[in-house]
This record gives sequence, C-alpha cells and structure tokens, in this order.
Amino acid sequence: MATTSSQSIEAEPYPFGFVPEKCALLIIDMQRDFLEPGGFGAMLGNDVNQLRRTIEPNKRLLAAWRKHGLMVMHTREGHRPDLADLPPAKKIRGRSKTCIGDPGPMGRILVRGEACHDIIQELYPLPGEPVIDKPGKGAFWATDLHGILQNKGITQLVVTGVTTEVCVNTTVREANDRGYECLVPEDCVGSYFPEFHEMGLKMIQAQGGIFGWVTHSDQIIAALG
Ligand code: TIU
Repeated sequence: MATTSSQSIEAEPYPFGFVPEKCALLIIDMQRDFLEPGGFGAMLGNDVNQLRRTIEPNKRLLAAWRKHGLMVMHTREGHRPDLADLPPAKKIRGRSKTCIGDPGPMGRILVRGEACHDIIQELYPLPGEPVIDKPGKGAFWATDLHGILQNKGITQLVVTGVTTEVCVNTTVREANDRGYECLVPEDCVGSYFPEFHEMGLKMIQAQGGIFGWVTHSDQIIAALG
C-alpha cells in the first residue's frame, strides 16, 4: 500500500503536518457581495476595502495549488431566488432598509444566479473545482461539502476567504468537529474589523490549536515547492 508522508509547515501553535494529497484548499465566500461596493457587506455598513487586501495572496496561493493539481473548492453564501431557504430571522437582521433578496446595483442581494452573489473574477473557479452554495455562515451546514471531501479522501483543509470571524471561523469550527485538520493563512483571510480579524485568528490557535493552526501563505507555497 502506498504510504503518505507529511511535510512540516511553520504555524501557530506548532508546526502543521501537511499531507498535500489529503488537503483541500477551501476558499470561503470571495463574492462580489462581500468585496465590492453595493453588495451585502456594504449594505451592512461595512467598508469593503478592508477585505480587498486578501485578493492578491489568495490569487498566489490558488495558482500554486492548481499548479500542483491539488483539490480546490469554493463556497458562496446565498439563497434560492424564491428565498424559501432564507430564515425570516436572517432576512430582518440589521433592521436595514435593504434586505437579502432585495434589488441592489449588482442584482438581488445574496441571491444565487445574481452577479453580486458570484465569485470575484480574480479568483473565479475553474471547471472541475466544486462550488458549494451555502445558506448559512458555516460551509458544512445544509450543504454536501462533507460528503464531497470524504469521497475525495480529504482530511485536511487550508481555509481562506472572508470574513475571518464570521464565515471562516464558523467553517473552521464545523470542520474541526467533523475531524478535519484546518490550517488558516492569515494573509488570505480578512475582516471588515481589524480587531475581530486578529482575535478570530487567536481563537483558532489558542489552547494548543483548539480549532486549528494559523500560518502565512508563503509557508504553504514554500512547502508545495
Ligand atoms: N458580515 C460578515 O462579516 N460576513 C458575512 O455575513 N458572511 C461571511 O463572512 N461570508
């Protein structure tokens, strides 16, 4: 039987034992609705420029990952056009004049099939890279992500995207409870709130890596060789 060997990646709270063929790159919600003006993030009162620094590092990591033929997956937060899967509590949250499902400058906010809901051009999925449409913050809840990862023999995840303390943190926690080892490159995740970003990363690596490991994308790219 073929044996798999792991490579050590410098990380906090201790080195991550990276097994490339068992590790998927999971890019969370790099959607126009979160990264461009006029979308859901802006509707909530946030400055989308806070997130845009993650685009270049994600591009570099994605290119390296693809070059090595490793598994890439993307997620998008959003809802059915009929909004049947939108919990009333989520729709009214924020007491905003504009809600999820309402028309915005790039289409209906966080609705599947609309331009605003799609992934930004810079990180657009290639054919063959599964895209998970998720109605919640976590990528495992109400999706087929776990089944797809199991079918591919994936046990480790490099989790990137936005936002650090919301969808990235929720997904890392869900993954950790399902037995995945999660590595988060700090430069490839971002938040509208720098202090939440910092604390979101600390929460992952605290207590001996209670939810996972934190590193920099340069370390991962170096390990890929
Ligand atoms: N508002 C915010 O920070 N995030 C979200 O609503 N979704 C994700 O994090 N993707």
